[in-house]
Amino acid sequence: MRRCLEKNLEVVLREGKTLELREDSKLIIFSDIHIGDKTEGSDDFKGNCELYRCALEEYYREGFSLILLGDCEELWECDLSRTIIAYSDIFALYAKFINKKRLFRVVGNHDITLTCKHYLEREEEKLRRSGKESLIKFIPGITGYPFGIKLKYGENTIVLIHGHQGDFKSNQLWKLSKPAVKYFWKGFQMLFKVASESPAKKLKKRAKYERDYYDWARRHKVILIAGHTHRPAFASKTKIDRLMEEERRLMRSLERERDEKKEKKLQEIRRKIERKIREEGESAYLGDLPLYFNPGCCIFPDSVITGIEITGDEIRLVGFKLKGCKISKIIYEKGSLKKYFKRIA
Ligand SMILES: [Mn+2]
Repeated sequence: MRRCLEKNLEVVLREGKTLELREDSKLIIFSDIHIGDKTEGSDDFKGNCELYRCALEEYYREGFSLILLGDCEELWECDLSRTIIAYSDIFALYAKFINKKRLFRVVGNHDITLTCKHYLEREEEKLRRSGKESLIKFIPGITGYPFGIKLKYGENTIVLIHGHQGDFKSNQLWKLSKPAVKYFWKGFQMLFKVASESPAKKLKKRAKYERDYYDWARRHKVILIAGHTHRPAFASKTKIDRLMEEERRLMRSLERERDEKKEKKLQEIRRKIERKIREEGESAYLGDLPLYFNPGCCIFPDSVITGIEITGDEIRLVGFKLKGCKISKIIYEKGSLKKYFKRIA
């Protein structure tokens, strides 16, 4: 397992900000929002900004607390001040959550510069010059240990982390300025003949990350919620795992008796599996324990954003989708935290 990830997770367990999860708690966790500055080519968030804004408005009205699990802004490509100006409506909503002390955030690799005091001061100055209010209003206290949050649920613990730790590019190069990262990384790649990661290699790396999260959570008997991979996971299962479970169920049933309807359904499931594997690679097949959850991301190209809701004992994987010009909420999965903790004890 990546040493750096392990070390970071230990620190979250020891020093991470602790939130109490009670029966009346309502949380929504979004990760990897990658808000840019609306510049073509460096803002993958642009197409989903309406969905995200509407989702936030609804959660605000319903009294939810908002947890942003890292890579909230795309600061490798854009400046924070320009990002805040470009999406002032989103940041105004953040300010409302902050006012009610209902916003918490964890730092990821793409917004890690927020831990740098000089960077914040510089961006603050730029915002002031353009007549905007103080940054603090939009960026809640990134003080103490910003890399993770601990949710206490009775005797049990849920650890929330972005999950990039141990990735060389993410961990070592962020201290350089934004253009320097681009040029240094390009030069480094040429000098040491590091190939740009092929899609296949990226997918392999993702599977390894997911396995690391699962193994660590199992050893510590905690539930781990991480982002970074952009692949939603619920109770250690991705969409592919769930489709394959359904495929096996249908096959067993068809062995017992023939059924044309089920036959058709099976074909449909198999097509879906193929398509999903083409899109996001093989499943990591983590195991049956409900240890690892991932809210996914807010930059899917097909106008969907995903997140994880927790209300009291219930945890849900949810999505918001644009249907025509109406936004609909989908609950993909749900389960009881008490039951999950019983299984992993
Ligand atoms: Mn990330």
